[in-house]
Amino acid sequence: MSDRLASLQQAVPGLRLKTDAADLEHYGRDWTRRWTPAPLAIALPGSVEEVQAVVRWANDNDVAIVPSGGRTGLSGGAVAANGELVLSLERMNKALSFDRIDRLMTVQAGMPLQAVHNAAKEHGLIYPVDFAARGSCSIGGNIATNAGGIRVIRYGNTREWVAGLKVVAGNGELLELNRGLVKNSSGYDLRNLFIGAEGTLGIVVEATLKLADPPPPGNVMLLALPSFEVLMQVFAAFRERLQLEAFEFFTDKALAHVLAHGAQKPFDEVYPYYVVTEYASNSEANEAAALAAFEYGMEQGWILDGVISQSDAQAQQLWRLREGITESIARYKPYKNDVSVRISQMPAFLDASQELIGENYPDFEVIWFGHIGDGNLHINVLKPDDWNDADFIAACEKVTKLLAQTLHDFGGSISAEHGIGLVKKPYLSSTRSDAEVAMFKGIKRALDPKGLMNPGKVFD
Ligand code: 2HG
Ligand code: ZN
Repeated sequence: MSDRLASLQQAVPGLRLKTDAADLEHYGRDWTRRWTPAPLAIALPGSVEEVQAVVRWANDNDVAIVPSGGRTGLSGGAVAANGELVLSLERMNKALSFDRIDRLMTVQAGMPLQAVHNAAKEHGLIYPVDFAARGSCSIGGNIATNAGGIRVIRYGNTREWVAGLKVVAGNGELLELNRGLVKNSSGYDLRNLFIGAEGTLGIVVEATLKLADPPPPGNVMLLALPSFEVLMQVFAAFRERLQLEAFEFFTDKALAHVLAHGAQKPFDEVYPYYVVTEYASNSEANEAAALAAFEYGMEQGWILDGVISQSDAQAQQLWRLREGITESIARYKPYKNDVSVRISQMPAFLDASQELIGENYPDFEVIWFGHIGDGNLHINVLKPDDWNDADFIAACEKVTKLLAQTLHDFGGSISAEHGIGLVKKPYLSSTRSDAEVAMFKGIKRALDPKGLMNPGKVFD
């Protein structure tokens, strides 16, 4: 064991450490596969006290820390490629308390999102933030990126559901932020600073989450559309008539990959665009409204075909067509864009971005999908097998520069929900002004004076 690690072990007796090559690789990276993991070691604290002691030791010894949850991130936020100590919250994965009157549940940061869902269900309630990585991602990571997902249209992002946070700031101070209060007009809301900070200010160790009533029983509808242009019209027609829980789109190319991955074909014919939408269907009036929306779309020529789930199993099958996309294209090492504009700007932005992508990516397969009802597009560019990684990324980066300019013109964001991490850092200025970034740095200096918390992520 190196002197450094011996000193850590001495400072935090009983701290679990991993140093095997396989562990360094496993914990040193996230779902991006661009960087070679090279952490110093993996620390797996079992308590808040241990986290605090590790952060204090890091300050005394000038060791950088990469906080680590489920490492399902797509922006390199959890990558440790420069001898950092990875601090995994994996062992701190339990629900701690629930209060029925407050409707709040306090959990440790390493709890997987799926386990949070299950725990909420045991109390007859839901934690409504949801997305495909639910089984592997952790609530602490969700908070660090202000994760969105497939139900933002109805429930908002992670930020809306965090009523309190316990964090160990970069200077080793333990902060208890907002403590579950509904109303708290007593100065800066530091809780919200840590949400979306990607671990650059400190480490979230516990979260007090708001829970909600389960939604009324829902139906899932899959729609086939003729063109991108009608997408937002269909969205407006459905939103006007129904209480939407989700409204997601994908293209025929995306569907082809999911089908090749084992999903069931929804229609005999192939259509250019698809929407999966979920809506409350707990009354005849709701059902009639859904059919009316569908028929209206058909009459307008915006909808070519459709299917409504007749069972939970079928609803899941339809959802798989959308939720399975990321996994089905993973083998092509896609270059990922995760961009957003105001919903009202979406039609014009779709035109502009389609033109830009069409002109600049003539040789690559481009997969469009995403949370269209939130103004959030995922544009995945697939690497042809005969391209090497570096050339492919360089070619894609050129287009991202143009896309970032378009986003800037539209007042949009280069990262809607995946975070900036390492991947989007060069483009932060398309979304944030110089003055804002200067303030980011000032805030970091206040909370992490030695710059040890996830250094190099989000900004330099
Ligand atoms: C989703 O919406 C995730 O499924 C992943 O945000 C998106 O793989 C992607 O680009
Ligand atoms: Zn997404």
